[in-house]
Amino acid sequence: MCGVCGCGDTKIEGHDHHSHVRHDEDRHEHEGSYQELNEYRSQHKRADEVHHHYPAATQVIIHHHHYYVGATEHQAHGHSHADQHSHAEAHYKHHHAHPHHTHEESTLDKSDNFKATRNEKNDLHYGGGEAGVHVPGISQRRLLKIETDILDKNNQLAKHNRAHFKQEKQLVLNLVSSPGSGKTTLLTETLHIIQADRACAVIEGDQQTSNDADRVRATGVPAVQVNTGKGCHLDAKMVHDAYHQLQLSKGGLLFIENVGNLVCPASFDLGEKYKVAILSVTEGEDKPLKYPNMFAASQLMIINKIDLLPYVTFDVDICIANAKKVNPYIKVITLSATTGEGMQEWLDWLKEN
Ligand SMILES: Nc1nc2c(ncn2[C@@H]2O[C@H](COP(=O)(O)OP(=O)(O)OP(=O)(O)O)[C@@H](O)[C@H]2O)c(=O)[nH]1
Ligand SMILES: [Zn+2]
Ligand SMILES: [Zn+2]
Ligand SMILES: [Zn+2]
Repeated sequence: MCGVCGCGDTKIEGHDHHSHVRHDEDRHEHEGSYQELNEYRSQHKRADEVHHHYPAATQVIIHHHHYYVGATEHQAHGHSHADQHSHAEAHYKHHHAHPHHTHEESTLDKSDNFKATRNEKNDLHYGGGEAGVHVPGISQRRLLKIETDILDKNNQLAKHNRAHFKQEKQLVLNLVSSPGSGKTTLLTETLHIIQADRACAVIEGDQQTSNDADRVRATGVPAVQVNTGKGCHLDAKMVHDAYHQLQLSKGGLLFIENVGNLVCPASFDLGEKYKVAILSVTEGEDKPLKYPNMFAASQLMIINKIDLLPYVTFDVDICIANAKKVNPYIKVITLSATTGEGMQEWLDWLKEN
């Protein structure tokens, strides 16, 4: 079940009591890093603080996540929440400015009688509540708490992953997209070219099958398949387990291919340096506007399958403009994984990073 989208049919309350961090604690083998995680946990840091080292573009998504928390707190204190504020600073200070404030006691929680908002065309919008998501029978406040808890635990583990990656000098990229945009094809084509120069490895995320890991292993590059079952995204714990299984040499390049899903992977920090969003020209140039969180969280957008441009209605410039609307910092590379057109720019980008 995904705490962000509420999808899946596992009991949502059950998931809330299920701690990935504890599982990790039981089995963890790395003294130093474990201690770091423990110290970190004891400081009781919040999810929003974990993200401060991220480039500005990524903060947009956390801003989205925190916006609703912030909005509630701010409304309770009778002032509005500026949209373009300096995020790290503002929330940190805010946190300390109202140390005794408890969310539970707020009398402003109207979420139990949550109703979709309607526009002039009578369209229904279910994202207007505090949680930005609707799950029948669960209040907005409860949803918000669940999402915050899940992301908080995930973010602690992402931080732990990041410590591993830093120590072992791994460049880690999280490839995100809808199903079939060409992630695995781009990966295998890339690996064929660069594996001679640089140690590479891949963590493959899919709900079922080892198809993608098999495709990667066929190039000679080590890969671990992570099947998520009903899960709609990889989380930091899965990546941690797969990472240790891979036993990479220092200074390598680790690609994580996330589950094909333009929604949920946006919210889960895996400890990667960058998210790379892959969009193919058959999907439509409006995708960055329809699924803004994903493009806001990504530092690079690859527009793939440009060999098909003569056959589809897709305006590359409009697509880029749409992506920049949700993320002015996003870099864009257009290419075809199958013909190789534009691949050099991607390879150069990899080298620079
Ligand atoms: N024409 C064209 N087809 C491509 C290109 N890249 C990938 N494809 C095709 O698109 C289909 C899906 O490619 P995959 O690489 O499996 O896509 P994916 O994103 O890994 O898919 P999931 O793992 O299921 O999310 C395959 O039939 C590929 O051959 C491209 O640049 N041009
Ligand atoms: Zn989901
Ligand atoms: Zn570890
Ligand atoms: Zn794939």
